[in-house]
Amino acid sequence: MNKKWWHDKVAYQIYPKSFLDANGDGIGDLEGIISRLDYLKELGVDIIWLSPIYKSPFVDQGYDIADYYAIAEEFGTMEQFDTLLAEAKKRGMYIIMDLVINHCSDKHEWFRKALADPEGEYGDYFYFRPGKLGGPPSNYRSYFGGSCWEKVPGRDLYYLHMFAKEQPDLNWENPVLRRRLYDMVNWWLDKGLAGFRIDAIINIKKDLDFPDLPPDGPDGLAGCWRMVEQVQGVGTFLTELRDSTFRQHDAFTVGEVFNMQPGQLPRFIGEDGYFSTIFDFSAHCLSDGGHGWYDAPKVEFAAWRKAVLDSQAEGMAAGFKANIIENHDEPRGVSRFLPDYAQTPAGAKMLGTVSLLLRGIPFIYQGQEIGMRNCRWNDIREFDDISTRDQYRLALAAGVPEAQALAACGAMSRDNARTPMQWSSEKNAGFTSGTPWMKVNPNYTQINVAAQEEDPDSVLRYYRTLVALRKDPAWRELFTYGSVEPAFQDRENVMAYTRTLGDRRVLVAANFGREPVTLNLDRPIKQLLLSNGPIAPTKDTLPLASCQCVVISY
Ligand code: TEU
Ligand code: CA
Repeated sequence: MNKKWWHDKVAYQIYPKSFLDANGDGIGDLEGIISRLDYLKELGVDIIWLSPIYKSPFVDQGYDIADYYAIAEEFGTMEQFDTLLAEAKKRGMYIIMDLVINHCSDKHEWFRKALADPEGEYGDYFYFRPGKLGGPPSNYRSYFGGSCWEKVPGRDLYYLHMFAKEQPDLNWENPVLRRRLYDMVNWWLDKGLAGFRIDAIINIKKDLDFPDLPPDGPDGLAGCWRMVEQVQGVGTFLTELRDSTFRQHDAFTVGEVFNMQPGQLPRFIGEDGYFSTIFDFSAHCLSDGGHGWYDAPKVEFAAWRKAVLDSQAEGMAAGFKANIIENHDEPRGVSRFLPDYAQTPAGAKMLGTVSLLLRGIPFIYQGQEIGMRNCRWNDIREFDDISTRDQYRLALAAGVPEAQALAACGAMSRDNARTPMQWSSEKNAGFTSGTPWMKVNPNYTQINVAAQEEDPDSVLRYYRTLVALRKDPAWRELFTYGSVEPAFQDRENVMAYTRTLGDRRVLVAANFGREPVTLNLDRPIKQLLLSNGPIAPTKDTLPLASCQCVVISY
């Protein structure tokens, strides 16, 4: 395998709106990010992914872009962005941005021109189709609920949107549009950007016949992702995108890919893949409900362990996956993947350890490094997220009682990850001196950066040690390129695996159970590399208390 510059890196996702507000308007901004680069450096972060900072009406929090060449005023200016690039570079860190090119905003100039003249030049940048039998062209349901087709006022004509109606899908069949997107990507890369996280990219290929599909819900619609799962040809677009842009810059790219067709992984992340890597969502998909969040199953430990380890085996055979516990679309990992008794600092460290030492590129989501949890939500009006509001309606329409619908949203809402970063125990968690745009999690008085800086046993201090271990010159190669083998799978509550490179081997083991366990080793321990609590191993036995994790070489 050819080594690439990103293989041994650790990444961190910033959700700018909720990271740090420097000017007191209640909204996180670029100045705030710049002021915390040293904090990220100290954590051991190499690559910073910024969720969208482009000009946007924020219907979907910036994933609806109105101008690909402009910074949102809320976040700052292009000069500030250039400063961020330069300051990151000074510290040996890389910046990647979100690339949202399946759709844009309905406020984008292209769409405004298209809507004014659907038969004109810009009409071909989008998918306009005549209605069918007095209704929309097909029965597709968008990711945020309701039809994928929005009617053009006064005409029997519709445009396609797989997300909100304010996010019209771009017509990738049009070579002029594709060229304009590639030019834009290269413009950012020429500026010194290290690469991109690529949004919802699997959706760019449509079945141009837009056939009706068997309904999968009481609304008579079929999820538009079913079309994605059937259609052929996305690879042609992705190859062209790569060759016209990323490849020329040796850029790091991480694809957000759900609904991949079976057997395609090597094409996505292999030596000659479309992307450097793609996120591993296999554990997150375990809580996909049959109909929505209201019937989302709880994640069981055994299924979680299997999903993670199976995915590692699959990744190893193809390339590198990007490992996450949470992101801006997901609830907090501590609240989701840990049983009640483990939702503690020890549990947060344990979950972090088994995730960050997997093979692949680890992405830490802001606040994960201090063990942030889901928020307590008392009223549906506290949520901002478009998807949460849709899921609430969906639950009520299915006859779920209000309290239960609220609880389902509370457990699964994307806003759990979007509450402001908890910097200190001061007002608004030190996020803003003004009024925060989104509710602050009331637990900030207990869980915050400032307190954890002072506490040698804190989750934050542990994360620093954990990242440092991964990057320690003595172990870096092993944690980057070493193979992964599941271990102790016969032990009910133990998540364990070995990493092996040449004649060196490391065991990562964690006891997710409520009771202590003792693991018998088939060879003597050489060195204790890390643990989240006092541990007394013998030559070949490893006792683990509840929620204890350990990393040894042996
Ligand atoms: O997400 C794509 C996606 O498929 C998920 O959004 C999923 O449908 C959603 O989280 C359900 O609640 C990406 C971005 O990560 C997300 O924030 C955007 O809303 C979406 O694309 C549209 O750009
Ligand atoms: Ca601000």
